[in-house]
Amino acid sequence: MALVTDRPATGAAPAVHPARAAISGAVGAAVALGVSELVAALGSSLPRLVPAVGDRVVDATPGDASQMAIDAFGTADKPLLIAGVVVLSLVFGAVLGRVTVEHRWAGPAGFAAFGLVGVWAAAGSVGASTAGAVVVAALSAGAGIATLLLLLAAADGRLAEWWHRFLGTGQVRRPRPAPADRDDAGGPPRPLEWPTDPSSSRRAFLGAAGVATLTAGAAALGGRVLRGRSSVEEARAAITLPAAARDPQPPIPRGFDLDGLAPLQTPNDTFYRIDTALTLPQVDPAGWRLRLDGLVDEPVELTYDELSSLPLVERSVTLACVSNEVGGRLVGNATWLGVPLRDLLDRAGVRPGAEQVVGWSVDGFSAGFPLELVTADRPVLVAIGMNGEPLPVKHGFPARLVVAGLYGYVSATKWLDRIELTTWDGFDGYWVPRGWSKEGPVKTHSRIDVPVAGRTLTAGPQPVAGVAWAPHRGIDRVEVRIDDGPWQEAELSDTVSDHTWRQWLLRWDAPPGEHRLTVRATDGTGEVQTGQISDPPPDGATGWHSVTVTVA
Ligand SMILES: Nc1nc2c(c(=O)[nH]1)N[C@H]1C(S)=C(S)[C@@H](COP(=O)(O)O)O[C@H]1N2
Ligand SMILES: [Mo]
Repeated sequence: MALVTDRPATGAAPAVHPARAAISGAVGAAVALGVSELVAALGSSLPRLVPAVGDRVVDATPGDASQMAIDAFGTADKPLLIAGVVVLSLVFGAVLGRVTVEHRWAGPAGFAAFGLVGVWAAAGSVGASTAGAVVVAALSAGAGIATLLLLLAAADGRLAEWWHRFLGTGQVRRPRPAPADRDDAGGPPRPLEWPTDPSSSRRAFLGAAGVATLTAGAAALGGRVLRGRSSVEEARAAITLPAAARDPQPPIPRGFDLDGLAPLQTPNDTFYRIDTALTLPQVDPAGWRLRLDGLVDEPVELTYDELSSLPLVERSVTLACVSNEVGGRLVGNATWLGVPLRDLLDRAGVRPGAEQVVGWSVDGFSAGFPLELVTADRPVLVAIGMNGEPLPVKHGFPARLVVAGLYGYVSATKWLDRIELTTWDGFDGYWVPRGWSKEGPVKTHSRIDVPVAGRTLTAGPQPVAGVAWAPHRGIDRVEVRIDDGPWQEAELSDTVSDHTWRQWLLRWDAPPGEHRLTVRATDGTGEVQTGQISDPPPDGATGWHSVTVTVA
């Protein structure tokens, strides 16, 4: 690597090769990010800056762009967004490194600005104080500045010089002007060059940069390890849920047991997760309160213990995401344990004029649905349990709303801490101004799980099976069509209620060739699922799911 720059040689500070300057800045940024992760793991009011910046990006993203991200990346959108924030930070650091060579103040100023962005993003995040955000940002920016300046010093030889001076040892290598030809007076400035052994200075720089990079990685990893032992997980593990006290629901039937077919009850660890949170809100039940206010006679405030000692019911309800594509997997069925919202409303007293229930999350998310849906004939629960366990943190611990028959975006607020009664026009939930419909009843859907599209099957008897859901209306019939043949009625699994999905099964005598299998369901009102194809926005996809298979 030739250490030449186009700076004039005489009297100037030793030059730094642009690549080294850029590396110094990028590594400085990496150390800043790593330190921010480590520091954030040390206290509950210390926010993580990178996800906080990502959260701001999510909030500022128009609804259709969010939808595009979900379409394109599915649930990998979160790691990708985090990666984007990291890459941008490194690029910013690299540019900063280059500028700092010319203007010494640029590095400190740039990292300070970098820190301020973190403070701005994180100050509003769950459980974080502004002071906490400042502490994390200041330590991170400080680490970034120190790293940058140290690496620049390593790059231009000053670090070695200080080191030798410290040790009191000899000769220091510095770049000096290249030997001049006799007759070049008045020519262009001569390039700098290293008088001796440039490879040893390169080793010194690369060594320092390598150590700093390792430090950044170790800090980030350390933060991750510390966070893993989250106190909220411990609090959750210590909870013993009370049993449901009334209106028991029959046990979930076994259903068809077929490889690849979704079970009637979706296990918690495979239940889909959709939310705007880049870092899971960690809500300690000890300090948590649920408030019910707005158009009520008397606001109610409950602790976790008070809520869970109210009479609980258990209901199996299928939850679906409005972003789910035809045939998609953003849907699941769980048994939710919770307090009927009706009971809480009775306690608070609903004032005339109340038309909308808005569930607020600790992270600022909100979802609203018509108050008139809160009747005895559909489960509307403040849920604390999911499939026999306290709600998992990613599904809303300590409490969430579940409303049978509504898409999650208008109903199923996780990390719930406030329920507000208001007028219908008085408020629009999080997704409404982002282009999604204000009302979100779940559409009738059916999905083929078996066989998987593109498979090659052997001719003869083959099961065709899947699930169908129209929560609250129920599923009355599922039909399958092979190629352009007649609709054939499938067998349905037992069910516990109209709020849950059903499995369906058709025994098919598969003839050789390529075949297209299509499914449609009929809901409990007798309405047949529409074959009209539409995309998820603004109120849920429609169309029939089909798969093509080869029978050999
Ligand atoms: N706090 C909060 N709650 C939320 C959301 C969110 O972004 N934040 N997303 C909603 C959406 S769009 C859906 S589909 C469901 C998904 O619930 P799950 O992740 O438990 O499957 O949660 C709902 N509740
Ligand atoms: Mo959703």
